[in-house]
Amino acid sequence: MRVKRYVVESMPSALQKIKSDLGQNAVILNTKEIKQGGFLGLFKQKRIEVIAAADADGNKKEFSHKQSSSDTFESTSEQKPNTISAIESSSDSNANVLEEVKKLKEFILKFHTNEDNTKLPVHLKNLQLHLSDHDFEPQLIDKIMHHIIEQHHEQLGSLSVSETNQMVREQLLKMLSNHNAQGLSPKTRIAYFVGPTGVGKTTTIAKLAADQVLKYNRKIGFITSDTYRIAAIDQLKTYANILDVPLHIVNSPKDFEVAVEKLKDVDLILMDTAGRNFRNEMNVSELKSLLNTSERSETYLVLSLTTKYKDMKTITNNFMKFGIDKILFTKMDETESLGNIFNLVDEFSLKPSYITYGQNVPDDVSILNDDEVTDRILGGISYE
Ligand SMILES: Nc1nc2c(ncn2[C@@H]2O[C@H](COP(=O)(O)OP(=O)(O)OP(=O)(O)O)[C@@H](O)[C@H]2O)c(=O)[nH]1
Ligand SMILES: [Mg+2]
Repeated sequence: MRVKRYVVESMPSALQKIKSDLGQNAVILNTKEIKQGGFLGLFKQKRIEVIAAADADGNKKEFSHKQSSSDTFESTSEQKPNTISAIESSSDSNANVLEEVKKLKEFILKFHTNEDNTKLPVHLKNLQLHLSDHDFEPQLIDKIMHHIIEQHHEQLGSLSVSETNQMVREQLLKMLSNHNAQGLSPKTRIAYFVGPTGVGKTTTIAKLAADQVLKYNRKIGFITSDTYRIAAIDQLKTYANILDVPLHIVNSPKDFEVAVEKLKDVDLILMDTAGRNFRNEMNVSELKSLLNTSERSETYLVLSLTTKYKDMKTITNNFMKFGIDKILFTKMDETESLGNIFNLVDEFSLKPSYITYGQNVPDDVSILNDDEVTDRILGGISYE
């Protein structure tokens, strides 16, 4: 029998290596999380140790959990071996393994952050707490600290508050600049606005319509599929009257095609949709079946910054399956904590575009400004 130990970053890469080394019928005997490397005992990298075995001839090794002294294994009917082929053939069990590893990883990260917290230079420790106050996810804080320590470990102990602050600032700006989206593209013909109830979709559409008319002189048309709320159509109709923009109400993909045809002379169609509980995946797929994303279109997922990250994440995950181009954040004026912008950008690599910060139409909207958002987060730090 051949037994080998692997230290890898993720289970999928382990499975590949084991398969090529030990063959399709190799058995995974044990997996555990370990830490490696790091600096002064801080921020060690998390890895997975996998022990795998196969017969010398590459055959599957039958076993039970009772290992005999002669290093042979007995098979039992209840305990099926974790062969590579078994793991690979079951996407469900793969997903479960990955989910378990992810949970374990999160637990270790939390523990790890608390443990190392006492060893960080005091300014960095304060910034860590500051980011946590802004609802940055613990894993993301750890990642930011990790980058800073990796890049600046030689000077860290002697840095002032403002210098340390500057380093965190650079990390935050870098995250946003990697994923920056602009607003509505001049080439776009239809922009769809989707998202949970009451986040500000209709109000934002009115703000953007005014912006497009006044700044770019574009001819705008509105379509709405929101027939759930009694007052929803009146709300958009009011804005349509004020801005002198045509409005069409649709109930089906067929209606939608007719409306688009009727609006063939406008430069840009802004489509409002009904807010639903999009934590429910069914509601997302139902909505997406109404949208025709084959035209030159953009889909904006509208999320309020007052929403908890856990819920934002579920909603975003559901929408990701059906396609979103950009994120639009609303209600910045109603919260002090902007960490969710970064949590979402980091986890989903999505592009934030507009941000809204009040109820005034058309004023309270602009393209998300990286410096402003970062200043808002780090501005509250005192330079004693
Ligand atoms: N404070 C604040 N309120 C906002 C902002 N944007 C929208 N609102 C308010 O949020 C409320 C809901 O706005 P709507 O535009 O109707 O939201 P919606 O997403 O279209 O709602 P549904 O169609 O019911 O799903 C209204 O009172 C808006 O004035 C914002 O940026 N800040
Ligand atoms: Mg609405």
